[in-house]
Amino acid sequence: MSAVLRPEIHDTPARFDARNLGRLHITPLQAPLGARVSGLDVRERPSAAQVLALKAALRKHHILVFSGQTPDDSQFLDFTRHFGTIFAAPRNAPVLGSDPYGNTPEVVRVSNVDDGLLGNHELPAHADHHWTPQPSAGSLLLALEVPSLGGDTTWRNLALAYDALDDATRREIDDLQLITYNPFLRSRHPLPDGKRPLYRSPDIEALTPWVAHPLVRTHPESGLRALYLDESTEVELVGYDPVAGAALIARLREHLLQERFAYRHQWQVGDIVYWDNQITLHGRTEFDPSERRVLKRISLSGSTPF
Ligand SMILES: O=C(O)CCC(=O)C(=O)O
Ligand SMILES: [Fe+2]
Repeated sequence: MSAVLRPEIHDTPARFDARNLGRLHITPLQAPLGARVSGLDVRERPSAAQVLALKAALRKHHILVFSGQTPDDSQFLDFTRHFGTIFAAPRNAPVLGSDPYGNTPEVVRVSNVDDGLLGNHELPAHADHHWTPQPSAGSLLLALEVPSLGGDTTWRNLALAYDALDDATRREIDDLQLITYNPFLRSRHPLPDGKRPLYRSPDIEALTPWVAHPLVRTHPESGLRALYLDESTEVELVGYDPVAGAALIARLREHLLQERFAYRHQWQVGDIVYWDNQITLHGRTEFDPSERRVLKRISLSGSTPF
């Protein structure tokens, strides 16, 4: 039996009801990026209008801050999957939480206790999985236990950082390709002096596998241009003089770390921050190792940067 579509269905395609937002409110932060989301319990299935409002808000504000959330792992995953599939790294590209066979857990425990990952030290600003061929489009962190002081996470707006460059610098960097070497591979292959270079010089053997991405990335949905460079991972500009390249990267890093592009988040238990890795960096301050800090992270898969 064949279904016959009524012509009026073609004439007036159904749309979600934009009024069906429930109690959802999105309020921009007084900051260079970020918005606060209220009136949503991530344990419950969101409406189409709510999902679309969150997607639009993320595009516009780059990070979304939720509070008072209590999902278990499966509820956290269900909520996250409204925004895409869960990130899995290629087996030969280790990332935070990978096992020795290259499997990546869906939910990564970011904690300084009970065999958690990342300890209590400061984390330089980075975009998750930058060194993989298709870096994660976004990540969500849920705070379960937080220290009384420190362990704040700062996000940086890389579109603002790009816009604030002078014209000559923008012209100079617009078509450059940057290799960001995998820091987990550098841990497995330490240099004789144990140092972690900020820029690979010709005397250092390149870590493999590596992949080059545009230094100026175009956001795949908004089209915004962003300076796709982190604070201190070993990098190299393709086909560029090594001395001039190291100097250019150092200058760009100093530029993007300015406070005028940053929002610093002091965590409360129950916070979720959902950020766009394609247009922001994040890093955190250290905290007292005698205090507990436990968060869970889920990352979404991404696409080849262009
Ligand atoms: O501990 C933090 O605040 C951030 C950790 C981090 O970089 C991550 O989970 O991707
Ligand atoms: Fe991260």
